[in-house]
Amino acid sequence: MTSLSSAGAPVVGVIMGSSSDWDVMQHAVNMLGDFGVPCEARVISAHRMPQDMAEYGAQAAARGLRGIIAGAGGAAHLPGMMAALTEVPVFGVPVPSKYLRGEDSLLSIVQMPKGVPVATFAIGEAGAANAALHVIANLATTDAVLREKLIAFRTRQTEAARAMRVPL
Ligand code: RP5
Repeated sequence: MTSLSSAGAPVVGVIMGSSSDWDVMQHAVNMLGDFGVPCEARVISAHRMPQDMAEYGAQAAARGLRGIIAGAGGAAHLPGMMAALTEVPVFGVPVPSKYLRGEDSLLSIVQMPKGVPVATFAIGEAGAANAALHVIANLATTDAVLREKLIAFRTRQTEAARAMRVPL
């Protein structure tokens, strides 16, 4: 087993373009918390705080981050720019937008040029939770305790689905 971090330092960064993204992005933070993965959550706007974004990307690897979950809505440039700024894997979450329901966010995040990947997830809460689960699955390849937790999570999920009934 590999220790996730020393002294609880964050291993995963959860960043978002606005505090208005928190309703969605909290599902990533909550999932990481459920698995005991140390994380941090910050607002870093690509358009309103470009210098902060560049600094975060430049320091990410040295700070020990092993994954960055980035959520944004509309012209959602934060995940792609973060992928351009660091070699730490970036997981993109399209946040539902006011006018185009997040389809704009999804296309902004997923259509990256060859060579600068962003692993892109579903629009909204499911995407945020699944981004966290994907980071966890990656960390679990070198962490036996985390792997056991992930297997237990999947088993509980399967049992819950098997217990589902329809009102007939
Ligand atoms: C994006 O613009 C943010 O990620 C957010 O989803 C969207 C709207 O931001 P606010 O106007 O609510 O701050 O940059």
